[in-house]
Amino acid sequence: MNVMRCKKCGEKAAVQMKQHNLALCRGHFSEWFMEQTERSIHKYRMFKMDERVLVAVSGGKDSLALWDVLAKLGYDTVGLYIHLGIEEAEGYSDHSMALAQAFAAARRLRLEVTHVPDRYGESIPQMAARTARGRHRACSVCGVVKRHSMNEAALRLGCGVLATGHNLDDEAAVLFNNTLSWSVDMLLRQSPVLPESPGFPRKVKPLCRFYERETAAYAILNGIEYVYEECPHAVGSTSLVNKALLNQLEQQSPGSKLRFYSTFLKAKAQGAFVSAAEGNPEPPLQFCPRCGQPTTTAGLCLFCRLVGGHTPEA
Ligand code: Q46
Ligand code: ZN
Ligand code: ZN
Repeated sequence: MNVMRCKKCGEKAAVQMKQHNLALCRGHFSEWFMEQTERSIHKYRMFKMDERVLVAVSGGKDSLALWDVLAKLGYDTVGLYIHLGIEEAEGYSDHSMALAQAFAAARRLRLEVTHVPDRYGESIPQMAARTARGRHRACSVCGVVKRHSMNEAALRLGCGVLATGHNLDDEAAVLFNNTLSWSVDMLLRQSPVLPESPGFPRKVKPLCRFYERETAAYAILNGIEYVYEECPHAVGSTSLVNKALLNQLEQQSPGSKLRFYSTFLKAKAQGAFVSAAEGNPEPPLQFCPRCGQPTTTAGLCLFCRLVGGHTPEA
């Protein structure tokens, strides 16, 4: 059997990327991964060296790989772990927090923790049981709480930029979902970089062009210990179903996911969805009278309605 060789040095290859027709050894793969991340940061004008970046870390491979790369590239970063109070799967939140803390301690990086049950008096599953309906009710309240917590931490810690570890598989699955319903609003908002607006940091996804298997390879090759399991509430989610479908497509035709996503970004840059959005302008932003964060609804924002009297930000 032919041994795959690194395209740069001829050593045994550790990772093969069919979509780029490229195979690389351990060292050259990590080098390539860092260069490509830097390239995306520049290409999409995500942030500069003098900006402080809040990196949202979940304890998973993507967000820890992202933090590792940004720190090695010399960016000024602070990590944020949001403890959701998920006790299923043998203490999922405690376990993933411990991994994020160990990662930060080993690299002497600053990690902030927002502990949702301590701070707001309820875990995500408890909030969901009290308020939400539907199959993935934990996820619907989780989205609201995470968004609020990330904005709040960015403001408090003086970070104008919020970076998340979304990879190409995540972005392609969201794009697929938005395309199935031709949701123009969502398609317009889906981007590697969302500009800042009053009360909101700029939101960036520097790993958006990497396949999930590449971020996993980076994490493993760089000795990053991460939580392998998905959040127990993700089971059966639309996103996982879409990912499985796109994986089938990718197997038949390597590079499909990257083509799907990058041609979408190109079409959008050429104004593909602009006229559709013109007749349907976004509602003006207002500010929540309790927490001060921007909201599109009059009165309390979604988050403040959800946590009710528990918020210490009142
Ligand atoms: S963490 Fe939260 Fe996800 Fe868990 S409860 Fe759902 S949304 S699945 S990314
Ligand atoms: Zn090599
Ligand atoms: Zn509010």
